[in-house]
Amino acid sequence: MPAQVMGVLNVTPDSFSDGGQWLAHSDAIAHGQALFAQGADIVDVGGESTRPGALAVSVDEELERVIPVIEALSSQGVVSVDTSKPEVALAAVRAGASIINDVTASLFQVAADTGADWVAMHMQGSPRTMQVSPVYQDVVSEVAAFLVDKAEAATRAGVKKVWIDPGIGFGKTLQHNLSLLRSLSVLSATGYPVVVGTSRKSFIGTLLADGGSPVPADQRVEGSLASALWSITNGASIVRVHDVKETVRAAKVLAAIQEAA
Ligand code: HH2
Repeated sequence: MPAQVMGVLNVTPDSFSDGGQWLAHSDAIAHGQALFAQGADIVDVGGESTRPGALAVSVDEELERVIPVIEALSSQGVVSVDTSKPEVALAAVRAGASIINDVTASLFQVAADTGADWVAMHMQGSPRTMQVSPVYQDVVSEVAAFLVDKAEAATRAGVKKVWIDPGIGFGKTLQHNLSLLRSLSVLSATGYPVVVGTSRKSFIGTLLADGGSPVPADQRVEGSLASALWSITNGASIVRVHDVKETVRAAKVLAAIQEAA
């Protein structure tokens, strides 16, 4: 099966790349529809930013942001909810989301209880502090062991489908991110399908920095595409991206090469 493209839809004022753009429900719904039209297989709706230092959001505020959007979009395609809160995950599945995208890898019981699929992502620390000084002995084997442990627990609890995600940028230095991508096949070899989210992340801004400061998030599309194609080539089942149209087109060419005799 070709890799699937998950389009990012952040209904937040402060997400690092699209914060504030889709805060009105009508704008968010229209953007989600546009992502499906551009070829997204899944639209990932989030109501709380996880960027380093992001502010916490109450359950009520997060529900108010995401539920109407999920209700509207889930009649049009597969919707995932990007949340860390069990109450939001539960309400989102009731509103039509079929995947719980869980950056804390802690909500598998909600997936088991509702029959939703579950993405377990690795993070060291919490969003507020995760980039302060992340340390690993061996980042690839530690992240893989963490994810397999969570995936096995979720499977035992009755979750039907579990994806694992190395959590690029979540408590990782540039070198950690590059090592995880370089050794992505270690995660694919676990047998669990792999999700990768590199889109517009700061490691790309750093790699593309021209002299001094990192390039801003809206100028990271080439790096996002390079890392998405690398991820697919090394076994990712889903790439989570902001630039859906460009990723779908690039992945189409990659798939043709991969399928050639
Ligand atoms: N990255 C972000 C958010 N959710 N979920 C998964 N499974 N994997 C990721 O790599 C991932 C994720 C961060 O990106 P974004 O949603 O664009 O920004 P913000 O957290 O500021 O809303």
